[in-house]
Amino acid sequence: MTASRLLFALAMSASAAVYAAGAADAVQVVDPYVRAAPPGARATAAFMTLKNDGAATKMVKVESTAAKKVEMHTHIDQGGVMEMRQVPSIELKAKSETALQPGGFHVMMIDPTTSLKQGDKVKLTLRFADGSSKQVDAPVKMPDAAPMSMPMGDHEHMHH
Ligand SMILES: [Cu+2]
Repeated sequence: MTASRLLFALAMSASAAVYAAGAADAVQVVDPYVRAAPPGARATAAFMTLKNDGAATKMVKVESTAAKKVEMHTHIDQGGVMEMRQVPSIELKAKSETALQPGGFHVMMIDPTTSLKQGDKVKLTLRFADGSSKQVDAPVKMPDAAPMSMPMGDHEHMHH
């Protein structure tokens, strides 16, 4: 009786562990953001840090309705010129952090379907090699966000 109860408990915790082992549960998305894009901009990019507390995996796809096409890119040094290249996946090593940042890996959002201004939120779906996926709300940020207040000292244009 006691032994079968113990086995049952073990079986339960084992199956719970299988669920918890999905990449989507093991990968934490830290500080995601999308670079603001003025109306008519042809592309923008999303950045984030992927903290993988589990086994090695890959991010194989990113989806968003905020752009017609969403690709994963990296930058490569092409004879001194940094060029962007599409990559089929981004490797997330076990117990490690992978940064998607300007000049490196990024999520390219081509033909934004809407203007993306500071304060907006963009939903991104990250898909992993094991078939699990994760939804992220990425705020839109200005690159090198300037202080919001403008100098009010210029009265020159008050005359006509
Ligand atoms: Cu790119």
